[in-house]
Amino acid sequence: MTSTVFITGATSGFGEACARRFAQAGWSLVLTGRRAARLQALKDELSALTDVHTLELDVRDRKAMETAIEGLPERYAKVRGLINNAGLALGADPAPKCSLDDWDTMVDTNIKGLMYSTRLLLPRLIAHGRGASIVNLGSVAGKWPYPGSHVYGATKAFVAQFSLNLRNDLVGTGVRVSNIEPGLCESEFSLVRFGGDQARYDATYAGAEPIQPEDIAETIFWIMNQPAHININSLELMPVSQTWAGLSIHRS
Ligand code: NDP
Ligand code: 8X3
Repeated sequence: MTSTVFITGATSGFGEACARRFAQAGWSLVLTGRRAARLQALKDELSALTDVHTLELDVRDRKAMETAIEGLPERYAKVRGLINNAGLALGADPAPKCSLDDWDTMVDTNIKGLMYSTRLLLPRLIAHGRGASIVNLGSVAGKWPYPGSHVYGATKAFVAQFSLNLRNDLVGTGVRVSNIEPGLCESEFSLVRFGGDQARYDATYAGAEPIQPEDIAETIFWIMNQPAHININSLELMPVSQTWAGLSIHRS
């Protein structure tokens, strides 16, 4: 029986690249996102390679998540891989200038959405057992502080700790849990973060040779295809151009 991977946020960036990578290897796909037209286009493209099931879903909507996952066709009853990828940053202003609505959106998406997909899919992953994997999209921002990261970075710190804690609770089931923590990667992430400002998007990546979504997809594919007795607990990756800025001192 072919393996099935469930990808949240498959309409762009890492999620879309993962869909292509796993389809090439013959995995069946369950793809989610809010943008129906993009989901349909990806389904049209990848159905030539494998079985594709799409779910037009907002991960923040717990009821919709429950209904969609409970209603998954029998064909997808056992899930071998869950890629908890849907997420976003909004803004990079200092905390006193931020909108609480943006903070709510980041918490609801990056924390609560990830909680929902994980909890709802755990029975299917456990039914698969040995060799099943959850890969969570954390970030360097969950580990290293930087100005303007505030709630975004804090949501990714949640992802890191939740991943470790899940490992404990899943011992004996064969289900593995990994947190990957990428640094600068080129995707629509920065367009979303900067409200569609193309100039800020361009400036973010200019001259930096950022990681590409296909690089992340390859990394996730590698993690999920490790021998069944190996768990990659966490994996931090940055472009070679990215390092740390050092501690700063404000002087009066
Ligand atoms: P993109 O903006 O390209 O993709 C984000 C995906 O998440 C889209 O498919 C989007 O789909 C989906 N999404 C966002 N909000 C929701 C929601 N409420 N419900 C359902 N889907 C949602 O960004 P990336 O691919 O770069 O980011 C993917 C993940 O990787 C995120 O969690 C991000 O925090 C993390 N990350 C990104 C890094 C980067 O530098 N790019 C570095 C480290 C981590 P749609 O809009 O159709 O719903
Ligand atoms: C995205 C990476 O450095 O923009 O999670 O926070 S960063």
